[in-house]
Amino acid sequence: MSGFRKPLVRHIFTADPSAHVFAGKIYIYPSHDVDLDVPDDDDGDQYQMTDYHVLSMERPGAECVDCGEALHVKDVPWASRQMWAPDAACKNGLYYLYFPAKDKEGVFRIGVAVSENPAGPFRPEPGYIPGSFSIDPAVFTDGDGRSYMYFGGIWGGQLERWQSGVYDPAAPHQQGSLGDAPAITPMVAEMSDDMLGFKSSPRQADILDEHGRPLTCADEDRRYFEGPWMHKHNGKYYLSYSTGTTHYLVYAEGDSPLGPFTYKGRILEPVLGWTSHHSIVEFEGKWYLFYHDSELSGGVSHKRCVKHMELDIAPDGTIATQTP
Ligand code: FUB
Repeated sequence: MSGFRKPLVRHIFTADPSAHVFAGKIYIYPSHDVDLDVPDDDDGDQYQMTDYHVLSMERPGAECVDCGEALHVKDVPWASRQMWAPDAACKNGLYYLYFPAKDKEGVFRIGVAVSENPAGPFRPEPGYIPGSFSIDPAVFTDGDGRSYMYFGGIWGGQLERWQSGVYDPAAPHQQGSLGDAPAITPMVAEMSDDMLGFKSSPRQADILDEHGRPLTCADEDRRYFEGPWMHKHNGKYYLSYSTGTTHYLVYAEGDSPLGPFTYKGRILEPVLGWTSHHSIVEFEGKWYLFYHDSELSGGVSHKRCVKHMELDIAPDGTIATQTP
């Protein structure tokens, strides 16, 4: 038994776990961290991942199996490097792996690859998703069958560079010193029916405070940094994400998958390591948090391990804060 709050696998470094229940089983789509000794920088150049492995478990707490390599950057025609946090979706019997990578010009884009099997291997589309940019795709399918992609990350995720609508390589990192200026938000776009593209241009998913005002740049304990995830509970939509520099996983609630969302609280206190990135999944009526820390490498920020724990979600959607 792997058990809770322990590394799900120990033979490779893994991070950014996107968990889904497909055909009654849990499939986890993580980043595959590279065992490289490189210095950290604020653009995340230490995250030099080249491929993805899919993990699976019969149920929470059970043994976790590495299903092997599902996609390698060398097989993706448009991509050059840095296969960061992925996600997956299932529609009409096909499985879709969504992944960010830098293109040949060093610009983060989001690609999609398809398989008949949730564990892959996945066949990449020849180009990235038109209109996609930045990192950390998370795809949510609503009860009416419509699917949405949430994505974006500031700093190394390059979201600052798209704020004018066109790519600006000189845009500086968003800093708390920008004070009351509205913080950059994640993006959301409805997926096309074939799940290979966007139905319309991505738009901002606004995150508001308790007074209905946008969270500000100075509000680093609550504003968006990276790693969006969407879950639905009793008809409400919950957008959760990482606050990056302050290392929290937090959530906001809304009435529509497109937002706006109102900040509600913290899900997870900081873990060992710099990044925090998660997913939330329901299995047989209980809710689980999949997350990562750097325990397996003794604290090296880019050598992480995925873990899971049960979450305590009240009927009104309130999520109890966990300590790792
Ligand atoms: O794993 C690389 C990047 O680190 C992810 O894309 C971010 O969410 C952060 O976890």
